[in-house]
Amino acid sequence: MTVLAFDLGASSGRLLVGALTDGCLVVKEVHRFDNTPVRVHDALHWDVLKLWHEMKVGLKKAVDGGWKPESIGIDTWAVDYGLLDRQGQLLGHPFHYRDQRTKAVMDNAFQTVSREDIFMETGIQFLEFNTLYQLISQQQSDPERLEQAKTLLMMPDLLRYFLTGETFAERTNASTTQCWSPKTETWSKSLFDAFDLPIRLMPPLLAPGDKAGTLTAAVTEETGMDPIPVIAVGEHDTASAVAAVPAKDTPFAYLSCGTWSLLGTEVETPVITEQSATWNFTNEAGVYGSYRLLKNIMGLWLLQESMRVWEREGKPFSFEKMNNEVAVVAPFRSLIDPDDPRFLKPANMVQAIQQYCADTNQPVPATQGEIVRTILESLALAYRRTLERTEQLVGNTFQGLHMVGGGIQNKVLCQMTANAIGRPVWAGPIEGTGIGNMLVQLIALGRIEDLQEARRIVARSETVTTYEPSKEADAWTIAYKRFLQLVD
Ligand code: LFR
Repeated sequence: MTVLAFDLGASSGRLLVGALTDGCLVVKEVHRFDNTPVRVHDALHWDVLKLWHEMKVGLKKAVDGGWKPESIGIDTWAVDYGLLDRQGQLLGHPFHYRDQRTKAVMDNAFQTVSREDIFMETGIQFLEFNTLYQLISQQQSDPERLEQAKTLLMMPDLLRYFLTGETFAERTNASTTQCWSPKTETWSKSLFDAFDLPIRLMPPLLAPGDKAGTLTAAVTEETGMDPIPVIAVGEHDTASAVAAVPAKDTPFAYLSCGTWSLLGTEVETPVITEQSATWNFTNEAGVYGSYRLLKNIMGLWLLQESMRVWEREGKPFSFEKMNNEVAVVAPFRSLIDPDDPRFLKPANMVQAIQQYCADTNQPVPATQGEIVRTILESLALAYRRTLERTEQLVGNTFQGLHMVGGGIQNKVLCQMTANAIGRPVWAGPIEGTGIGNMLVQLIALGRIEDLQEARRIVARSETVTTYEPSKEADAWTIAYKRFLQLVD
């Protein structure tokens, strides 16, 4: 029996088919499409109709391939939304979170409700692009459209609405808005009221595993699909990725490694304390009532953007050559704080990294190998700090770190991470997000009993590579001390 998962990530969208046979899940890619945001003047948008077109191309390909899926689920990154008018039409083009419109909005918002009170109410980390600040920004610059709107849908909810015609919000993604409260497990009326934002826009909530509708006649006619159910999954991609961690023991530490690095652990109740607030940890809703205590680290965005610069300059960086190029550079030559705000959306990532090193009196990396080594070592050291902080917040010691997601294809990073934390890294699966999306569907369909069994299935079905820490523990510890001085 098979299920379908749409997983829309920062560089591409995918339609995956998963077949559960003999206690193993076999995953195949049916369709891959570009998901580059579109810049118009100074604004950065989702190309939503193009994505919708590609989703239907994918469904048609699944039919042509002879697949007979029993359900569909969808996940994308968090915080972005679209608005529907009274006729159910999309109003304008949804903004991408790396758009400039939220600059300075978050700090100003604290004059209305303090940072402490927002954290107490939501348990969510402060990122300038959270939906709360996007909404405040829209209310200031474009109040007419908010007034005209009837429904706000987060991006996976919006694309699911295109599939089913039904308007629901899904819990894991709703929690990332910083407009949702774990105390009541619903939209935070007090925050909507305090910021004078229209709570009437917020749709009823579904939990992962709930049925969210069936494919509309328009979709079945156009694609040839049967009118199968669409199931709410962990529609926040990170929620799905964490669901797919093949951990045998709980609690465990994970790192969902892609454009962002999301490092933390699962908890039963949110950890909303002064310490988690100071360290800017988040408590995002997970699947089956869990919470994901984690921290966002800027991640492979630093490398992807540097590669974009080199591509633009006609000197493309080759992954094949990465090992050699990095190997010839002295270790720990220059370190950066990956989470410095200047790296969130710089015009030129290479220059931003070089400027950071100059400003902090370190050698300025010049070659591609030097830049890449600076990025990867700094990420690995940031992982160590976040892992240690996670342990302090929950009072546990983790034996190692599970890494999932596309970023684990970067073997140098996985090895450096094991070296930095001085413990093993278990890397796999690469398609964590898509697999987590499917697992929730399979549980909802009664094909898998629960999340524990689902994780055992992943452990059986996927290759997990172990990276043992190297013997150079001292060098990493000295570098870690330097890193802490730089970032704290
Ligand atoms: C990862 C992710 C993170 C979220 C960021 C922006 O893809 O969903 O969890 O903080 O993207 O939405």
